[in-house]
Amino acid sequence: MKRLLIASLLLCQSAWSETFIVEMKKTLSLDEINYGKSLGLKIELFDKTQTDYFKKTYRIETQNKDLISNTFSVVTLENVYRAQHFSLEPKKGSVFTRPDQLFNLQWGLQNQGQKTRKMINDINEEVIEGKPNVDIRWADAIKKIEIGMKKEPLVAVIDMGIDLNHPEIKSRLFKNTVECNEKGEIHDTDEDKDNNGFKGDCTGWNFAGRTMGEARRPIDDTGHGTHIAGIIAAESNSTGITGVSSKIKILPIKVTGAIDSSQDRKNIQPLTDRVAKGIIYATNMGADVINLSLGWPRSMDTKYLNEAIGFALSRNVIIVAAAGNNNNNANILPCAHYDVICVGAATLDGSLAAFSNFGGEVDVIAPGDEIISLIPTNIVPEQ
Ligand SMILES: [Ca+2]
Ligand SMILES: [Ca+2]
Repeated sequence: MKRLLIASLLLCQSAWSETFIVEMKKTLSLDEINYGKSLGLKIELFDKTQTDYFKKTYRIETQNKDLISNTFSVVTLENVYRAQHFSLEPKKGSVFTRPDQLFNLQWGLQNQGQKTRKMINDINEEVIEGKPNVDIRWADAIKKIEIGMKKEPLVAVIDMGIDLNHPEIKSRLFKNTVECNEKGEIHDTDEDKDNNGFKGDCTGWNFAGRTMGEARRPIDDTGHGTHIAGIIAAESNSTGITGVSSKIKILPIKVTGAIDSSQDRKNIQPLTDRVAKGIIYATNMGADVINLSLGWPRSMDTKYLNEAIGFALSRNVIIVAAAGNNNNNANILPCAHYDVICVGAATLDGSLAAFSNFGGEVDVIAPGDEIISLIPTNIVPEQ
């Protein structure tokens, strides 16, 4: 049984990072960019999105930070940050006592007084009994909500990738059909048919990819993103679980994963850079909702992350973020952002989950402990 894993990203400034995000007073001319390059600066526009901020903001790599402000008229110059991630794992021996259909285990949708048993040490177990109606009142509401839908909502899962072939989620994935092959599948191509800067972005993007082949395949290598996607949109059929709605389409955007626990992370862009790009990409692809089950401490906040969030909000994208798993009232971003819906975790008896953050920044407490969901088909579940 999996607890709803909410990855907390411990961000730390990289010892090897020499990348900066630089907001200029105005958009640079080609001559100015070439002059910068002649001085040894590796410089490129951060993103082609034409907001007032992003059209004059550049990513610059250099060994000499001072060279940037000595060469250009700079408004803000910010670091990027690398990351280590950790996530809470379910306790071994944690089981539900109802062995019947899996929907009966989905207390977050319909709490029927399910029980969980957790071994709290080698001898003792803790039994938590659910309270009927401690749920999201899904059974009463979902049909009315679905009837009122004018379109299939697009939810961007900015996370650790998704099992793109999982039978419960495969049909619910968003397809940017112009970038897919004739079978509607991801293929390797040098063409960017929709001219959005991403070649062959058929089903989302992997900003943590080391190669173009990896970049256009936002595949889950930890289980976290598939778990999240299943809760939102797993198929309503005779097998497995049901998502909140199988009318939702999922846009997989991978910004982290196993690579951030490996030495290979040196070979990809720093994490805050990837998260910002993921938010902008989701917005430009028309996401209605962005789900961010990740966060960073306020001390690591940057203007470019705030601008990316601001860009999404300006397009009326709803951003939902995890309050974090630190069991305190720490200010975790983007959760603490005023316009982001910040969600803490409740357990099935209605109490705050032991790991959940709390405090004034938390807007909503939702089912978030002992949540059953999908596991990538190539990952063997824990016992
Ligand atoms: Ca494209
Ligand atoms: Ca199902």
